[in-house]
Amino acid sequence: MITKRQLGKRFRTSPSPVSRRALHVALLGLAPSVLWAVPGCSDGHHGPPDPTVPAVETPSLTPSIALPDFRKTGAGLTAKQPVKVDQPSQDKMVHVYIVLEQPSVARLARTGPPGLRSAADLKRHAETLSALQSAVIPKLQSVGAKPIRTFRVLANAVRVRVLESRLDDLRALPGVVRVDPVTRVRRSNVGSVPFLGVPSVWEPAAGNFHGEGVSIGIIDTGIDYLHADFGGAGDPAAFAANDPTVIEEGTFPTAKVVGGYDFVGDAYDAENADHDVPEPDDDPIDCYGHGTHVAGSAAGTGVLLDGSTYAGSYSATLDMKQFRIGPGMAPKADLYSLKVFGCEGSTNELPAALEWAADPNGDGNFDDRLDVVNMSPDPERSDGPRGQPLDLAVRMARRLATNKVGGA
Ligand SMILES: [Ca+2]
Ligand SMILES: [Ca+2]
Ligand SMILES: [Ca+2]
Repeated sequence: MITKRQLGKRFRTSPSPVSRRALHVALLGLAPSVLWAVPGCSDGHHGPPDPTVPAVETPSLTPSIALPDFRKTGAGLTAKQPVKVDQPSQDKMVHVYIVLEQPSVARLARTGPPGLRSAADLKRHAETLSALQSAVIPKLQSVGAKPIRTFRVLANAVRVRVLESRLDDLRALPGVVRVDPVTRVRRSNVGSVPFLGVPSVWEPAAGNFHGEGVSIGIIDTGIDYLHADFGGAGDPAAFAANDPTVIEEGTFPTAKVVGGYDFVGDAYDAENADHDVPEPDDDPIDCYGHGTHVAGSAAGTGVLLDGSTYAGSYSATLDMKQFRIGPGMAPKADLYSLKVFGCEGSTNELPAALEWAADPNGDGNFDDRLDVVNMSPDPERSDGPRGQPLDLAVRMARRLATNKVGGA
């Protein structure tokens, strides 16, 4: 894992806000139409299964969705099945956010008294929230709730797994503001589209920008950092031999995929009651393929026809015929693999990845935040209730991405 010190150094050398903004517009403003237009990453991809399917409906955030395994069925998306949090009809397990009193760190940074927004103040507030959450957690457990994850940066909340019949007991606990349903997120199943052009940001008129010094978080199924598109050897045997639960010495992080985390583990599936509790590990290698495609589209270096990594350079006159996999839009950017999906199904862990992207070292100071975050699927299409932690996390993350949130 990249260290705090390395992160600080990395971000101190980040490009100007103008450059970041240009890339932000290029990557997020055009998503998903451009970001999903992957430069043929499926060709020669040695790692996870290749979701070679026709492009279908862009995915959305919905309260609860049954995800078809399109690799087997090629099916489209199924109907939405809202989570019934407020009207328990049977005693089943549900995942909910316990929203607590006290503002999140990001909210304090934005709306707190001007005299309480210094870096030291925010760090102290983060520690205060941790202490308060530690005090609340035994009370949650006393009514049978199993804590899954805590949030303090973008929201002050604890996510728990609990019997639906105990929700009123949770609401009645001191310090609990409300109980919100968890918005389950379905993985995208948009297929790849060959990319044959040169990104407009490479043009001299757009600043001849290739992503130098920019950090891009890919919130998805992970990234196959052994792939030649990210400077790896592209050896299928190496991928097969790689244990996805641990980081073998010298394998990760790489010069291109410089950090990340697996928030869930490969067996995780938010829709499978036997596997809906995350088992995080340090190795965010892809086990499915989608995140690798997205990362390649965003910042892959390009793979030449002989299978080797393209070493550069990138210009508006680049001959694309020399590539098996064309370069991404920002081929010199750094990638972070924020793995929120297992190998199957859907996830509840998008907010956890957003928290990480907003404050990678978790100290309450946003100076080390990633410059750009690409989420799959598009949160614009969320139909979850506004005001819940996920929505809040997305909004806060966007403000961070556009440098609107302080913290320093
Ligand atoms: Ca490994
Ligand atoms: Ca893993
Ligand atoms: Ca930080």
